[in-house]
Amino acid sequence: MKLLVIGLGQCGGKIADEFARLGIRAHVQRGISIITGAYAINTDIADLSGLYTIKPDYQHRILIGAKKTNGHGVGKMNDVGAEIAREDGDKILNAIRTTSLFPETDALLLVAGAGGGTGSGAIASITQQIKERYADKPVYNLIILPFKHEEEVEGRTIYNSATCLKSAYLIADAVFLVDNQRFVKKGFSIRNNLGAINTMIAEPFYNILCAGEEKQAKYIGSKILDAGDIIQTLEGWTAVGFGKSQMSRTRVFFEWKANFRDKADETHKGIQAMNEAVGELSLPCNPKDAGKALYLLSAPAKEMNMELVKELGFYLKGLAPEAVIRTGDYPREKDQISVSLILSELKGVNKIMGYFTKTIEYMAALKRKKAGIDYEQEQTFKDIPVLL
Ligand SMILES: Nc1nc2c(ncn2[C@@H]2O[C@H](COP(=O)(O)OP(=O)(O)OP(=O)(O)O)[C@@H](O)[C@H]2O)c(=O)[nH]1
Ligand SMILES: [Mg+2]
Repeated sequence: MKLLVIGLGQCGGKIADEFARLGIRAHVQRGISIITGAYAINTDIADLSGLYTIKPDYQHRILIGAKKTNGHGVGKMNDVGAEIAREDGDKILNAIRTTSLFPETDALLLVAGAGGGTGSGAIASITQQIKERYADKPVYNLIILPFKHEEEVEGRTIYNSATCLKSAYLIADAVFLVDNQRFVKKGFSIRNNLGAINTMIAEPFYNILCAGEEKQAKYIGSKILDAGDIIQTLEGWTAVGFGKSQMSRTRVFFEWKANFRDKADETHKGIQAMNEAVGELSLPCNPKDAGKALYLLSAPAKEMNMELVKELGFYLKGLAPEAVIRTGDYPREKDQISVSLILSELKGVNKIMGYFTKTIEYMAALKRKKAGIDYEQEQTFKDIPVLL
């Protein structure tokens, strides 16, 4: 599958930069093309220059809202981010229109952090403008949910997240969710490691995008996972995961020794990789709530057999009984069995409902504060003269 990736705001830009890197990796390692273009959009000129891989010209690193912000960002006000996107969306549409590889793009992926101002505010509006212009291409969103400490310190973070998520859900063909807090549990010290987190966010997409683009017969699976399967799977709230299981060294070097014990070992390793993929999902969720699912099994060609693919299918069906499951195999890995997993059409996502509930409370508190009602009971407040 070939993606055109657009990052909005600082978080979105840095993750789009990671996708650009995945694109180069696919070219160098596998001789195939998975990213047709990568763009970063921001109201902050400094953030645009801090990227590595996205082409450093004004057609790929696009400054919007310069008249409003002087190139200094919108300071977490996502309604301002949305307004700027509505006004300056044309700049982005024109840039992607002139991309030579646009016609062969299967889908677009727009990326943003939910808790900030620019990306959070712009993502839904830009999605809408692209969908209006290019009705035939699916447009997906990849939205990064804030760290817990950000939610605790700044009420606006939750308001931004709720409004961004609702808007994205209404317009995008599917919304991938990544919870930043997931990575904290893995022992990352947050601030210094955003780069490592971003690499981990993009990684589960690598094999999924590559599998259908292989040209050499030896790397083509017996059931190819192509863009059609992915597009059919993606709908509504979506989580991704990746798990791998290393194969023993002797197994790699003495493949000819395969016997029935090795077969059991393979299945065990496959299940282990699947369990890791479920455990590492980008958003804490219950697979039972998924309406659709997709998994891609990658392993050395000699280890790949339909039995293993089938076993994993039964296993996933047990975890996600409601889901329509699509699958594929990809004989690419050298010394590991890996599973890339997508759970889509997730229902009743607690984390999202939490943002919505807290935002209603936040707005009510804001209204009371504006009206001075918080103080109304206090005699002292009433007695102070007003200069208005
Ligand atoms: N995973 C990840 N999250 C990030 C990164 N940078 C920022 N975030 C998260 O994204 C949210 C803030 O969004 P930013 O992208 O910084 O904000 P912005 O869209 O540039 O908007 P303004 O700066 O307010 O104009 C916070 O929840 C951050 O934790 C990053 O590189 N990786
Ligand atoms: Mg910013």
